[in-house]
Amino acid sequence: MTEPLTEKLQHLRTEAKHALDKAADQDSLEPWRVKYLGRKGQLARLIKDISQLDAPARKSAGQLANTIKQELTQAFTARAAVFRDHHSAPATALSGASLPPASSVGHLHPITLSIRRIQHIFARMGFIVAEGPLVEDPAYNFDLLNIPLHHPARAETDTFHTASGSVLRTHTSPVQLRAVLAMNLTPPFSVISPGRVFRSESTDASHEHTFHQLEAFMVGERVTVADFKGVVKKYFSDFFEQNVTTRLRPSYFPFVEPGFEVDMSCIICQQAGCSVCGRTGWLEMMGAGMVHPNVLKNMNIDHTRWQGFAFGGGIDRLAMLRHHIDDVRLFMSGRLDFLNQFS
Ligand code: FA5
Repeated sequence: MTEPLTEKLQHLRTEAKHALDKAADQDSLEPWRVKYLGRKGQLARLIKDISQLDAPARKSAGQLANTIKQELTQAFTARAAVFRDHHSAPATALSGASLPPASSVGHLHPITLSIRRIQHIFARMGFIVAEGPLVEDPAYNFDLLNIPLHHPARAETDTFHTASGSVLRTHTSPVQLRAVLAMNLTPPFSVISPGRVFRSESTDASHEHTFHQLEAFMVGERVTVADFKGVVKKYFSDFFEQNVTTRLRPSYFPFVEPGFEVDMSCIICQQAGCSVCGRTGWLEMMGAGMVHPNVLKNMNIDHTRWQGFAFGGGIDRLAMLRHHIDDVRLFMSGRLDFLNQFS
């Protein structure tokens, strides 16, 4: 009972926010309020069902419903303020009543929307954005990142090679070096790099050959794992518009030391256990660690003075969670029935 109800609440949250984003004018706000927040609205109906749950489930579902109510109320107030503050010219003044109606207008891809959202979050924390080439020199993709020749990531099965000896980058980590060496950055600095990456592997609902990662790295004299934890918590909490907790597990990546995997508390079930998190209450989100001294040396940075963290995580995975998408392959499918839901 808990799982369907918390999932229904999450769906309601996503749907209501989406509908509010699409509200074209002041007049469409009141019907939205009645539909979602009204006394007989959708949220009120779900809240009624909470009383039928057993005590522990009732508590977590109740907390979730309260959070959603607050979020939707705040979002509604903010949207109303936008319409109040920006009185746009009446559309008829510009449109010309005799013109035929516009057919369909294009819109941004859900991954582009997610990348913009991420860039805003990190810009507020003082990060700059760097870009790197998609067709990469193996030196940047592997060698300078301390990835030795025998590492599995260099195997033919994972990497697309070009006839001229380049590779399609398998991750966004090469931008760490590109940013420092090509942009002549000197520490302290904080950089993100969102972008497309490619892996020659078989695809399924959670694996694509072409997907998107976010790389972030911060170098300074006193940057520690505590800074990393703070940045990541802020990133996920802002992205999903709810408070999340994170945990680190030891892991190995040749370009960091120590390295870890980062898990986030499941935002679908609020850690009650559901199919998305495999009933563990946690979701695996990214690889991370403290930048390896060899990588700092390759950046011509004095590793005895400067240190920092780096992380790389899938953007598609984030967008899937935010929009309740169950197959990563939909993003690259070009299917309009899927894409038009984000217009
Ligand atoms: C890396 O790519 C490391 N460069 C991350 C890193 C950066 C570690 C900086 C330490 C410091 P990994 O191979 O685990 O790590 O991929 C990172 C994320 O990309 C995964 O957590 C997952 O979200 C996403 N991902 C990996 N493979 C795929 C795939 N085939 N399809 C969709 N997403 C994928």
